[in-house]
Amino acid sequence: NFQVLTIGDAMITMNPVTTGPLRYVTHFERKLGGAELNFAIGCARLGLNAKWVSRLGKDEFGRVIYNFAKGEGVDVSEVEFVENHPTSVNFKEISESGAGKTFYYRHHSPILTLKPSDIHDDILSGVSLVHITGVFLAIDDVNFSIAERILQLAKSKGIPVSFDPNIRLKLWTIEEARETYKKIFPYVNILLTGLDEIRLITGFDSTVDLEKFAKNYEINSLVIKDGEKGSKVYQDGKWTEAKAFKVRAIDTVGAGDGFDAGFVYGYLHNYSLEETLQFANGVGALVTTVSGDNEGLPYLEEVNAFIHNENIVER
Ligand code: KDG
Repeated sequence: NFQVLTIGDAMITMNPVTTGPLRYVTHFERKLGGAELNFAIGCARLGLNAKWVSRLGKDEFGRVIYNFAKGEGVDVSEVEFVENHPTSVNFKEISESGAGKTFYYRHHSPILTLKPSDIHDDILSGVSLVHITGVFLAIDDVNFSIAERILQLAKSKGIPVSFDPNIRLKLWTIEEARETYKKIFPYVNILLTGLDEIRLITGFDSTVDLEKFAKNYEINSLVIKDGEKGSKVYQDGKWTEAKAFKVRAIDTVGAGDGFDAGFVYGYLHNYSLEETLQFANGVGALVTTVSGDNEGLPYLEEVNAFIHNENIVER
């Protein structure tokens, strides 16, 4: 079985029971999120072995996240509990369309205690792919050095790297993000990005410029997620596209992480590019149909049934 490794912060997510501006919401459901943890859960549900490197507060919320991740089959052997850094919290606002906004309380995040020296030499043993996202990089300056250490290890072992910029402008400025991404791109084999996001990062709008960008950084697969319009990938000098599935979205937060897990699954299993995009679109679509950042992530048989339009009979 393939093993993937990712690194990042997780937090308690207070999911609103009602839609509309956060200031009027009085009832929440206590859930949890974190882009990289969502990705790891997505991979685990599909049947991959997903190792998630993180730190959690030594508190009730830290235990909630640890137990949930473990229960989902995520490998938590590189997760530690730390003192004096309460587990982060995120309040979500959901609009009528299902679009979500985040309001973070994560200034003392436990992941701030992680150091480059925590990345030991054999952390990638048995790992087939490394997945990094911009959320981890945005949290603290030192996180670039931590990610770089992992990326250098991956490079020396010939392990492919996927990267999702996951821009969070509440955590850093676009200038800071661009500077850091520039140093990350040379390590990236698969870039998984939103269409608006890649425009914001590169300033490029035309496909020709995006092709140049991919060639310049030697990115093998430039994958562009465009929500309801579907996704496409530039690889081997050509674009391949796949339409989105139509669903009734009630909470879109986490869909991109689900897409990433689906794409990585297809990549590792040597699916064709069309199949990989279709599979990833299916995972992303299903995430949006359930409230919460990761509850809608499908199991392998569910996504297969969904994309082939088969009903799973349950009694
Ligand atoms: O991608 C989903 C994440 O945005 C969500 O789970 C919370 O990690 C989070 C973040 O920092 O926005």
